[in-house]
Amino acid sequence: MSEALARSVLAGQYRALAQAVSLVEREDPEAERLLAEIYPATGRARVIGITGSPGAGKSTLVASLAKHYRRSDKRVGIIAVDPTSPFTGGAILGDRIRMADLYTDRGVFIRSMATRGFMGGLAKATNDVVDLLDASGFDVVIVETVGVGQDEVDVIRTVQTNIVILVPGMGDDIQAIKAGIMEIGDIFVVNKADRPGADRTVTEITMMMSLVEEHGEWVPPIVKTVASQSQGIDELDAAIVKHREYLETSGELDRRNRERVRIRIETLLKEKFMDRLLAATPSFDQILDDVLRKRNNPHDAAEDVLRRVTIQSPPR
Ligand SMILES: Nc1nc2c(ncn2[C@@H]2O[C@H](COP(=O)(O)OP(=O)(O)OP(=O)(O)O)[C@@H](O)[C@H]2O)c(=O)[nH]1
Ligand SMILES: [Mg+2]
Repeated sequence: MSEALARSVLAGQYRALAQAVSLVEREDPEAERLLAEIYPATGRARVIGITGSPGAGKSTLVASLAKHYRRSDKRVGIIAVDPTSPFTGGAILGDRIRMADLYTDRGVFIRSMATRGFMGGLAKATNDVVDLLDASGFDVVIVETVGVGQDEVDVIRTVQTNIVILVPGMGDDIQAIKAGIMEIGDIFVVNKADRPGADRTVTEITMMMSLVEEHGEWVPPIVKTVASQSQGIDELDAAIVKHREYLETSGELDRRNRERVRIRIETLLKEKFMDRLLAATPSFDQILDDVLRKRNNPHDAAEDVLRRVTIQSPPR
């Protein structure tokens, strides 16, 4: 069953892809086999992250960027990790209309992911969907996140080029933005540049950037956009292309890909290890009672569990 589906995904069939993504989202046992089968065909897509506060214009920018890529016939996958995203229906009518042609375009695949409810974690599910899109021949995969919470930061850490969006008139917010977000920005976008204060925001970002740690040889460019009017998109694309060149020539791409694989395997190991450990410890409630009653303590209890069980893989 999964072999046939894998073949259809690899052949770039849209419906098969949608079905495969649903399997991953449902955390269906079939999904793991499927992902294993398509994995050798991954590694071609450019994976771009777009992060910014609610309402900064992420979805609008993603739509403009997607349309830009479609003009050169690139296939574009969009994953919106955001419950309030227009992709899930929180949009005002204007946005819906602007995005309508993307929904009917078979060269565009749009999926939103809830920020909660994945047993194996949001980052794992997102990466699995990125793999499916990649293997299915999508040239670009754009991942939209608000960038709050560890789950989302984990997602951001696995993209190749991360775009951080800010808007004018949020000076205090910029100060409040975690330094972590400043550090992971490969490209900064000042969206809503039709509003007053865009240049001031550019200056503020430049100042903030000088405060954070070394960025290496790459100095993140700052691009002004009016996403709702598709202004600045060519400049943004040029910045993305330049960053890609930097990634490839500096060896940073290999380093990031390796880091992504490391994060993915470690996440899976933690999940599987805990599952098997708990399954092999039927007396876990007893262990909890002992610690609660001070007959044992958490540290020794954990050591006891580890000492008592041998972890064996289930038959495949
Ligand atoms: N004036 C102006 N409005 C914009 C611009 N870009 C987007 N907007 C508007 O800003 C609002 C929010 O845009 P979205 O694209 O939904 O923002 P978002 O960051 O995806 O929002 P969430 O997904 O809810 O976090 C919408 O009403 C857009 O039409 C812009 O460049 N200028
Ligand atoms: Mg959105």
